[in-house]
Parts: sequence; structure tokens; C-alpha cells
Amino acid sequence: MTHYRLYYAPGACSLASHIALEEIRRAGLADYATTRLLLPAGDQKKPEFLAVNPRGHVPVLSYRLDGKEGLLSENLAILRFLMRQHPQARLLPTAPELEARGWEWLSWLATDVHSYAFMQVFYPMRYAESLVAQAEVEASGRALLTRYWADLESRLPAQGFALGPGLADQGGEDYFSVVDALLIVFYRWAKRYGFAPQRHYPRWAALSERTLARPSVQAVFEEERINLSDRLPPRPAHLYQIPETEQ
Ligand SMILES: N[C@@H](CCC(=O)N[C@@H](CS)C(=O)NCC(=O)O)C(=O)O
Repeated sequence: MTHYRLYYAPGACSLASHIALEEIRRAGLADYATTRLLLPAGDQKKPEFLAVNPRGHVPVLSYRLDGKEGLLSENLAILRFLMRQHPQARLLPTAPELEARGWEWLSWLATDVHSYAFMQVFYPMRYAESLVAQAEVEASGRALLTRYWADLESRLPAQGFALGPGLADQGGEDYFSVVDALLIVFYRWAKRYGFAPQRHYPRWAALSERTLARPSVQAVFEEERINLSDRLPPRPAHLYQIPETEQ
């Protein structure tokens, strides 16, 4: 049986790949182990991890294929690889239009939402030196995210998972996909960073509850030791101070 290793950080974007692997394991298709990195401790920049991924990012998947060891970085590449290796895990519908809809979600979340907007909120110090400029960078990221959340909410179905209930090619059953696995990452981040999605975005909130009820997701949250209510540690004074009531 195929055996993987996932390098992840608790609650990071690697959570989506972790959930995909857990779905695969639960379907009896492959097994995996994990290596945990703590981003606040700088584990991603330590030589032992840079030897695995010189870009200093999680996730990384190590795998064995045709007798050879391989390493793959980039969340979407990992998800795609797992989909191809384990079609029986049904990580994304295969009907062309729905599959494309899935990729529309995945690429928007990984690029606009994560790399463009959230990075300004996570790391304003990577964009500007002065504290004032850093606060402006963060405000820019937060304004983008507020727009994006409204867009996201307007595209979600009222029921079922993100790609909708009653999919014609799946016998009408609800379809949990890697889109939902990635959406729960952003829902948790949105909560931690004070966007209060549980109050402002009812479809996203309901979807996240459904996702969290899934056994694979519960198992991965447990292993990563995270939940939807854990708070962000105190932030530097020049950055947005998240009101207790907004988390
Ligand atoms: N383009 C990469 C981005 C990965 C990424 O930004 N990972 C974050 C965690 S969500 C990370 O490892 N950050 C560490 C850092 O930037 O120092 C992907 O999609 O996999």
C-alpha cells in the first residue's frame, strides 16, 4: 500500500492536504505519517526542513512511486497528485464542468485569498519597513478579504457542501470535496483574524459546521491540536487588534 509523509503546520494551508490524506486512509487506499512544524518557532526556515523544501513552506508530501522516493510541494499540486493517485477517494467530482468549478474555487482560494490578501495580513513586515506602512499593508489585506468573503458567501449553496448537493454524476448524493477541505482552512483563519464569519456569512458558517462534523476532519483537527475557537496570540501593537467579540 502506498505510504506518504506530510510535512504540515497546525492550522496552516497544509490542513487541506492533511484532510485529503485522511480521506484516502479512511477509504483504505493508502497510509501516511506526518511531520509537524511550528511556524512561530521558525521550523520552516531550519536547515533540516529547507533540505526538504528550499522554499521554506508547508505543505510538502513525500511519496514513493515506481520504486522511487519523491518530494512534492505546493498545496494544489499535492491535492492534484492525490486525486490522480486515488480516484476512488473521490476528492473532486470528475464531470468536466463540476471539476472545473472545483478548480475555480481552489485556484481562487490559493492565489487571491491566500497569497494575495492573507499574506498582507499575516506578514505585513515582508512588504514594508516602517510600522505605519506595515499597518497600511495589513489594512489593505483586510479590505480585500472583506470583499472576498462577501463574494465567497454569494457563491456557496444554501445546503450541502461547496460543490452543491444532488450532483448528477454522483447519484444525487452530497459531495464532500477538497474545496470544502480548503474552505475550512480559511474559515478558521477568518475567525482568528476577527472577521467573525460565524455572524456575517451564514452559508459559510453552516458549511464549516458540516465539514467539521466529518470524521476525517475531526481526526485531523485532533491530530493537529486545533479547533475553530482557538485564539490568535497577542499581536504587535501597530497591527490590527482583534476584538475579543469578533473571534
Ligand atoms: N504557494 C504555497 C504557499 C504555502 C504557504 O504559504 N505556506 C505557509 C503556511 S499556510 C507557510 O509555510 N508559511 C511559512 C512562511 O511563509 O514562513 C502553496 O500553495 O503551497
